[in-house]
Amino acid sequence: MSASYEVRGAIAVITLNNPPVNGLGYETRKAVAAAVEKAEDDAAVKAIVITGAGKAFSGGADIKEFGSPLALAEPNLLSLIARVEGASKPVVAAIHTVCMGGGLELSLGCHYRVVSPGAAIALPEVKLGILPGAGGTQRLPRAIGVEAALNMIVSGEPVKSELLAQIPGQKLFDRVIEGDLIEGALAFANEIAAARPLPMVRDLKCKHPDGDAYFGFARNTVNAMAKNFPAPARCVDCVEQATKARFEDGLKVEREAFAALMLTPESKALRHAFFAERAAAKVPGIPEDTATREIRSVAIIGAGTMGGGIAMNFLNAGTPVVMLEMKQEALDKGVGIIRKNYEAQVKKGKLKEDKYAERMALLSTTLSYAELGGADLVIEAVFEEIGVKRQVFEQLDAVMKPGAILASNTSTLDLDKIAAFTKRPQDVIGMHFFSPANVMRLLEVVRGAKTAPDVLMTVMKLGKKIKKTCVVSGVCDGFIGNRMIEQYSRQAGYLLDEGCTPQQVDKAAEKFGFAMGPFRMGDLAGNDIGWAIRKRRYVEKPDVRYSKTADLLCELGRFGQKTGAGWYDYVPGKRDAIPSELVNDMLVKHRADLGITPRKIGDDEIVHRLVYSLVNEGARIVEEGIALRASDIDMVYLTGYGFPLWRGGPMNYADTVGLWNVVQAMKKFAKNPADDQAFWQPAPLLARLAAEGKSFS
Ligand code: T1G
Repeated sequence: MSASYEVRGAIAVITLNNPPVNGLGYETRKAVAAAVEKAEDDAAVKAIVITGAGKAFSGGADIKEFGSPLALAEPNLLSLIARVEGASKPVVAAIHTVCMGGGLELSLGCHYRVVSPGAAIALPEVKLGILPGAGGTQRLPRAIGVEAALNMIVSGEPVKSELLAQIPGQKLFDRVIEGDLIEGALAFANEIAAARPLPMVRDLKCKHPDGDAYFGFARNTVNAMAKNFPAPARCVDCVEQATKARFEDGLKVEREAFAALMLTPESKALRHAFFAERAAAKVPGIPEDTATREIRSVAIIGAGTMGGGIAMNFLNAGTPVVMLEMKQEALDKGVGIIRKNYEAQVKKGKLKEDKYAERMALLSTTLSYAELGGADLVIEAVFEEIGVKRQVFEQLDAVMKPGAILASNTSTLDLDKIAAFTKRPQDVIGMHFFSPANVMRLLEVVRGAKTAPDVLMTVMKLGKKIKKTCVVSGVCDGFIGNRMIEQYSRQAGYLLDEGCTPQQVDKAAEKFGFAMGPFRMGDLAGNDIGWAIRKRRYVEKPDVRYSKTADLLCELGRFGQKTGAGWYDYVPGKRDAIPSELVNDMLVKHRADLGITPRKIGDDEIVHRLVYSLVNEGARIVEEGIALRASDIDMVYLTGYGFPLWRGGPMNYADTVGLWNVVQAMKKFAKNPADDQAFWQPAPLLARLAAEGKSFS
């Protein structure tokens, strides 16, 4: 049952009931259509109210139906809306909490709309790479005006109901109901039951005083801001039609645009990312309603760049933080960094002064472990060396209250070893933030062999509270993201050995859509970080071959922007990466020393070796159980490594290319003696899926 029906006095009340967000799936659409007919056939019914059960009026069309025949099964959303709009009795939408996408379009097909204050009203389809496909681009401009409607449709962002109700001349909401919504809607319905003709949004005028100039400007703006996403420009086209064409003609343009966008790889990628983000929060074997520990205060060990950034996440969420360092000047420096970050936000108008003060008031510092005992969670963010971690965790084990969660921000060390430094390994977990920790959305939640389920779920829930995308990782060297970036970096090095310049590799990667190519990224993060890790690897894994180019660069002290030179040269005070003659000469000499004749390497080979190295390592990580699912790998890369959103992540991209084609390319790479031929053996999971004509998702 996905819509209930009851008659209250002379009013029929139809309640959408398709948890969790009353998605307008086929069963729900059918039930609503039947209920409207029932109300029309009942002479005692004078008007109809449609509302939603639970936490939403409606979150829109049922995205889970996309791509299946159900999405178009009649009554499809357009037909249902036409049925409601054509009803012989007045239909009143009673809107609360969330009214989005097709849910808002359904309400626009009603004759009247009453709404609770605080409801989130949106047409977020553009965030899925599509556009409102059930009349939203034609009715919303008629209801709230062209510019307000276009802003909502192109941004996809929710607007609070009371703000929309204040738009002069708006016809979206007939009444804002402060008290009980249903009671208010029933009273309203009784008031208008006899009113005729029944008002229809589609009959409202829709004009823009300076349409050509406005839509021209709007088109240029979206084309500049969303150059890899086709949907926003089509939104502009459809809203323009609302001001120029007859309603039915505008609807036709919208329908065609919607159908075309639905098939684009960009929309498939965005829909994949939508579900991937939600899937990442689920841990098989641990019930979603597992009781979690309350985190009222957080302690952070280490006030460096990471410690300070981590602290800000909690201060932003209103959670008190105590930060510990070994020396006062380190504490003062750390607090200074936090202040500087907030002051920059205040200066840009992104943070109000009073909020800044509020957050700083939540921060305290100490030089003594003894003062940390009361914290519910402690996060260690000290130097990445196992001996230092040991000292810290032995002290934490001694002072933290029973039940406190002990987390390490380690990015490469063995979390199980760290847990073994304590007598409470079940309370130890990894919280791997990505620098800058107060900005990057990714949080790798590293589950140790002994980490208790409730500890894991507590951190997953806490991560959502501090607006992170949490991805569970098992324990291995580099967890998920850094283990994969290791292969990506090795490929980048080999490409230099074989004849590429750093700028050629970066340009190809950035043309593919990476926020930054591997060498610009190295210069930004600091080439010495990779250098330290490789030195450790040379000892631990002597059989893993790396290009020597990165070491040669570091031996010249060229660590990147922080030393004013790296793979690129830099003008002091500027960040522009300038191709370096010195580095080029270094590479020429290096190839000669290796006896390699440089060859011309095309962008396709560069991109495929970089991206498929992520895919192959990602497949291994999934089949080893380090990652719970392939879409988690995508979430890591989309939120932590600048992978282009419109490609949906490395695993989704491989699905788009076709796994069989990916394996064919890898077979070619495996024949290249200058490459790591063993690495290009397809991971068993990848080989199997490719052979069976399947995909990761
Ligand atoms: N369809 C199906 N499932 C949905 C859904 C939807 N529209 N929205 C959410 N879910 C699922 C979600 O996958 C998760 O499932 C659960 O609900 C809770 O979601 C013609 C075609 C509504 C603001 O884009 O923005 O209408 O993981 O964790 O934080 O023009 O969900 O529990 O199995 O996000 O409270 C347009 C998308 C559709 C809205 C609630 N609508 N959803 O946020 O919960 S296209 C959207 C959201 C359309 C028409 C077109 C949010 C939310 P699970 P959640 P939340």
